Amino acid sequence: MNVCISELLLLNVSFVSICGRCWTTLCLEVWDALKVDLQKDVKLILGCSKWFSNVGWIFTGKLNRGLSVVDSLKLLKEGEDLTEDEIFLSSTLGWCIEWLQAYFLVLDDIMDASHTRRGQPCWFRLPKVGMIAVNDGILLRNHIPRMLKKHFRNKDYYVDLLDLFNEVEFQTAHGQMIDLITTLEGEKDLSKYTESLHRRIVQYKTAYYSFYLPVACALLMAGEKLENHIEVQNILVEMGTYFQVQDDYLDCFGDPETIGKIGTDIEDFKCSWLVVKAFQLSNDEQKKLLLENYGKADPGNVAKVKALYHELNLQGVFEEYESKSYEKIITSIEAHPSKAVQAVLKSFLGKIYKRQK
Ligand code: DMA
Ligand code: MG
Ligand code: MG
Ligand code: MG
Repeated sequence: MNVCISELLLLNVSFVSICGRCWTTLCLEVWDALKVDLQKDVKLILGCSKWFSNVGWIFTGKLNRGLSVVDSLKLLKEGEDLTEDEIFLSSTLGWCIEWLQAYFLVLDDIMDASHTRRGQPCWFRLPKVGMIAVNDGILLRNHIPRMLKKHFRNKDYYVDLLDLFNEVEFQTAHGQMIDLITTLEGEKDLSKYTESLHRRIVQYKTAYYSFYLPVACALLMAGEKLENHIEVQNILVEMGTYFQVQDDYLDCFGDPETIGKIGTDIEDFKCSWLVVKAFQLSNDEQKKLLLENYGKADPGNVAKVKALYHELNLQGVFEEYESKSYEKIITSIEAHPSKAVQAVLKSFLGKIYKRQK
């Protein structure tokens, strides 16, 4: 575990294959510059930065969110090359989003009682870490405004940028709250798990930070005002909803080796897209089976729920949802007046369509 963050990133095969050699080098250079500042801060306060560098493994994800800031800015500039400064700044914003994601995930795994993340034990599962992970999450979050201050304080859009990050964090935390309080013991009632409740949860917990935030960062850098891009936000929220439905699907049907995590939605009584669909499609007997087995940690109960999902052909239902949702999103993208914005949105959608991880 005593490997520093940049060393881990250099080993990150998926990152290399997504970005190509050139982008990898570039983003890592930005990362190295940011890391020096962060380590300086931590060293100043603590006299050592060893503990901090231990959290590096959480950066071994797909980096879709972070890379989308750079990609989107490039597309918004319609073929014009980005300046070195623009590359540095957009990569910095990309890293801030990856940092935000790391903070949400460290805490999410505690709250969801998860086991693995990105193919390793969840951070809080490490014997030496445990509930210290709560403070590590807070530390990760606290680094974001410091990076923004250092690199953006003189920009016209600095206040808008801070406001954007604050607003999106507020939305995500509220999404997490609904996601968690709907599962409370004593209120176990599957009929409350409707499509509209599911939509509200995933819009808040996932769509804003994963989809709207990267594109909104690029729009601000391109000199745009976010209030003029409400339709872009609507489309990205739709895309984020589709992405979380995929996440819910993969929680049960995905390969843990590929997705790097073991599903816990059934055990956790989560308002997952799968259980919403299952309840809709079930007859009285199947509803009874769901009520008796959903939300229990025993593998026997979980297996019965999974068997019902197969019986109801939720894989087929998902495939149909996936293609319908894709068509709907493409149609709204193509109705957008700007070709550059269309390209940004299509590029993001292309990164997640039919994903297996
Ligand atoms: C995650 O929802 C949402 C946030 C804000 C991290 P989730 O618990 O379904 O995500 P995962 O399946 O990755 O644990
Ligand atoms: Mg989770
Ligand atoms: Mg969760
Ligand atoms: Mg999930």
